[in-house]
Amino acid sequence: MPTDQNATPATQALYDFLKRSTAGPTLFGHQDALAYGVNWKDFHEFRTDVGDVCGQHPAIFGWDIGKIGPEPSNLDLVDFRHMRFWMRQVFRRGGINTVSWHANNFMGGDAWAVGTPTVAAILPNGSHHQAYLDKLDLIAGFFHKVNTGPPNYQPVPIIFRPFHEHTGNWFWWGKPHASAEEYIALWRFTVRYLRDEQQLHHLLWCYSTDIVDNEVEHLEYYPGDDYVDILGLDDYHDLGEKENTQRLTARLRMLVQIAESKGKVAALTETGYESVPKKDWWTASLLKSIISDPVAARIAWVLVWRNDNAKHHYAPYPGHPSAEDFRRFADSPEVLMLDGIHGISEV
Ligand code: BMA
Repeated sequence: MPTDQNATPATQALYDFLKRSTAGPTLFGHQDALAYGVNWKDFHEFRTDVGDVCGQHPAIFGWDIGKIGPEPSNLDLVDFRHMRFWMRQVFRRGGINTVSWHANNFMGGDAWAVGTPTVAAILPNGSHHQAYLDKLDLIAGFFHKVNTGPPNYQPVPIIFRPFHEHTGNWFWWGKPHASAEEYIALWRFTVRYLRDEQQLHHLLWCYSTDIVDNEVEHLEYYPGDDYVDILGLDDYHDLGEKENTQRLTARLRMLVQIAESKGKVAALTETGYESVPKKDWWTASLLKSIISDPVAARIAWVLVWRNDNAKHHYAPYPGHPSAEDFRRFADSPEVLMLDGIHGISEV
């Protein structure tokens, strides 16, 4: 069961599916997959770069609500109304949505504006608490509208992954800028507020660190078993220029062991090699890291980051040097793409 005792049936079904899928193939995910690709951005109902490459869409669709507020679009210029539309399409086709939040700094600047005691300031009794509540209200309004549409308007389950990579120093909520006590208080407050005050019962909560070396480090800022459904790892270190697949395998193995000891799900919530300059990266680096250990292979999904342009992209597009290898990857029995998912949206 998810941590939310009142999780909607579809949310329970999603969690159940993720748990069962640990024993099977790994779901492939891509950030902003439907919003744009390397050579296109005009509105399409359902187009993805990897779909153009192999005829199959990702199973997991990553979104980001960074800069949610007065502007119509997020930090990467994805229109929020389109985002909602696509999340609905994803669900209807049996896919899974996960949302991260590159939150602006409540004391000024963007997510990367560091050096302020912002986590403390947005907690209850902090100087910027009201601004935080206002933002959560806005997010709740957005999430409430993520639904199946007519006739039933059932909420579409969302894997919510806020305050990610906190073990690094690049976001204002990162470890050097907030104590474990503050981070945990913020996380718990956010869960309670969205769940109990705003009555959002279609969220699964995903906690993801950047690379860590051991269980103690992974759990140093862990909000607790009652506040987390999925344990994640963001790792760009082990599959880039200084590739070390064995190290990633070891990290995944550790993550799965921690998650399973708590009865939870593990996922490789972000990874990638910018512009994928290695032709056989998908099978020889990524897939190899996941499947060369039976415990590591129990992660539920892997997600690569967005396809912004020819220099900044993490998935192939037609004509890309790694396209052929991606087809092998997507066809592998160890990988699940959208068409392979059954049983989430029929609830
Ligand atoms: C980073 C880059 C940025 C982007 C940010 C949030 O990795 O892709 O261009 O704004 O993620 O999506």
